[in-house]
Amino acid sequence: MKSKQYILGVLTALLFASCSNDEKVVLKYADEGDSGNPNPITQTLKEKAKFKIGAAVKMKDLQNEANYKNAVLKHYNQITAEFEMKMASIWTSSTAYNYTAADYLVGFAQDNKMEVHGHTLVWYDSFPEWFKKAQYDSIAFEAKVKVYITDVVGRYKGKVKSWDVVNEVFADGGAMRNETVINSLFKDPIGFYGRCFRYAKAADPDAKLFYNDYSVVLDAGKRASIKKMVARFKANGVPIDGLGDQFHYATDTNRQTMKTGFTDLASTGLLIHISELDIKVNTGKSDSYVFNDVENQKQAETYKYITTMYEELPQTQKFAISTWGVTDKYTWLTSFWHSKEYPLLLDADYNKKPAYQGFLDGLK
Ligand code: 9MR
Repeated sequence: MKSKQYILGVLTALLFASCSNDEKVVLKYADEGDSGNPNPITQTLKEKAKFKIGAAVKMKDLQNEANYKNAVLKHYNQITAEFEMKMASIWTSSTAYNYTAADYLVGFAQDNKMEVHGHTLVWYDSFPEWFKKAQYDSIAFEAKVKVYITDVVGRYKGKVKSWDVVNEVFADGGAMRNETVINSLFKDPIGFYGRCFRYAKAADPDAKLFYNDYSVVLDAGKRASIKKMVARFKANGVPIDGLGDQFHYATDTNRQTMKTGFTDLASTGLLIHISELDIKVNTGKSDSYVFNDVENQKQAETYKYITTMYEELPQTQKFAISTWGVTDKYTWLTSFWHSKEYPLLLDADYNKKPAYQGFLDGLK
């Protein structure tokens, strides 16, 4: 099976080599350990990159699957909890926290000299049910959030390097989202979010503090709202260090739009985090989709385009590129997107995909 893949890979590489395209990636599959592989990928992401390379992980996969754990240790030097450090996971009642998974993940990172990116302190989609039902007024609501931020950031002071303090507050196009309780409680939601950054800073002055959202480099309206918020934060001394664009994109995402938006985002001068990178291939959501060499090639080139673009940032603005998951076996997209998907850098057997080589090729 593998050797057939390699032959097809070489043929496809030759085919594509005849076109002139900067993003060309020679198709390579799998690891140096695979004897049928004439053209192995020998470097790992973390070995080559001069900034952190992260992955969203889950405690149960680290605990239950040695291959998963080994892949995280081999390729990555930063982790983000895919859900276990969100408010709904930690804040189990008005008087109780459950830190079991968060402690495990932070301990895992410390044991293995990895950084932790904390995700996320304030996200409308992760307010616990008890909190939503409590019907606090704005004063009581903010007091509770302040205690939460102070406790959680304080607990991991010096251990969690960076936090997404606020996540996804703008709708597509750039208006404030209307499904969040914060909009009905606060006349000035941005003022509230700014204070959340101050609470986090007070709890750990050395942590890097981020605003995180999706489609930022594609959606000019959303980006304009984010830049306006950043300008206001800077004018008022709100301690924001960086911006995360999630990068849940696809092989057919318009690259020029991506680059224009990325340059515009970088004009803030803040740290830039590609925070939840994955690249969809089955954009038609077809049940008969086959992830063949041509599709692998497109994905590899998209990854290369993104890492090349990231490397063009001023050195001082590079922070990390974090993929949203470790292996195609466990991508969130399979359940959320309802289609066959293969968006990550390692296949379901933890082999490096051509996408992995594409990612590497873009790194300096
Ligand atoms: O991938 C995450 C999934 O496992 C969780 O069930 C879900 C709710 O906590 O969140 C997903 O991650 C989201 C991230 O926190 C914010 N950006 C969008 C991500 C995908 O939905």
